[in-house]
Amino acid sequence: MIKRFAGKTLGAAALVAGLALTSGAQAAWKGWNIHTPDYPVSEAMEYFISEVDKRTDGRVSGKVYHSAVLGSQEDAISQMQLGGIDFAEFNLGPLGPSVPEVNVVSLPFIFKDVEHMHRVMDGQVGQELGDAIAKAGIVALAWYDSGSRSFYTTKHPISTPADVKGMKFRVMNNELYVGMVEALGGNATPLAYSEVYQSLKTGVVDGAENNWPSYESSNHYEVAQYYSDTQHLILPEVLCVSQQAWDKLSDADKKVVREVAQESAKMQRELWAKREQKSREIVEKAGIQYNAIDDKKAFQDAMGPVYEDAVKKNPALKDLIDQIRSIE
Ligand code: BDP
Repeated sequence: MIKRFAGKTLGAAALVAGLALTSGAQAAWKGWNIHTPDYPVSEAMEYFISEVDKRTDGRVSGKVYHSAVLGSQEDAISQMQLGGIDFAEFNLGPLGPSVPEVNVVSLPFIFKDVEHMHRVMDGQVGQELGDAIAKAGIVALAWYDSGSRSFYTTKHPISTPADVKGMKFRVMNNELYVGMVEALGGNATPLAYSEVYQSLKTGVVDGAENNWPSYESSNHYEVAQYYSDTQHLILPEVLCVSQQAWDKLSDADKKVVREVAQESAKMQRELWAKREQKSREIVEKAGIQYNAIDDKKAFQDAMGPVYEDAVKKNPALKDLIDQIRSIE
């Protein structure tokens, strides 16, 4: 592992002596990203790595591999835990299987709105989730935005839970989401993001769920034209570094990396707000059929078993749920 960081300039003495990068040592970080290069996450990651390069005088440089060319999100999470990927931007949904505490954000309708999610993640709960992620070998640097997720289908609009009955949905890799769709009377199957377009097209699934920018940039709107604004999930995302890469940094460089990560998150949140609007315009112009949900409560009320099951599997979620609910 150390070889990757050794380069030509790091002598044997430094290798033996310690892991922190000294002035001559250089780390070339490999960055995983699922999104296309023009996506808000992608632009913020590019900013992050180029600023880190500048402000560490090249001690830390790197490259972002966009469009999941380094593999699925599920694989990338394992890769990062093994140190094969140095930095990445993950959705907290698929992190749930590795970090049970973060499942709290995957509980449908846990956040009142996106602003509430930001307040929660920028406070004590965000801190606790960051600590939990660290135990899994991943250093959380900053929380990114991914708006809210709604259902879309190839068949018909969803207005009430009854409309979900009998339909098969793709969900992200987390059993909690299978339970979420089942609680509405449908079936769900976890699939990699890259497989969703084809699965919708060929009828392997009848629907999926995502935010406006992903619905648009993945072209899912071409094959699933009914977008129903359930907003059942508001999921934070995280810019993170592998523990292995982190441990090799000096304290001063760690500080720089954290600072730049925060700046990149601010940038990402701004880009996000603009992209949400733009993506919505693109898909509406292309002729998708949108419907608002008049009775959101019917969806919320159906989620009782999802909460019960999650707390039963992981009692630590109870306190996190209470904390989130107590934040205005
Ligand atoms: C997008 C997330 C991405 C997920 C994708 C999905 O940004 O991390 O992989 O949804 O549904 O909104 O798989």
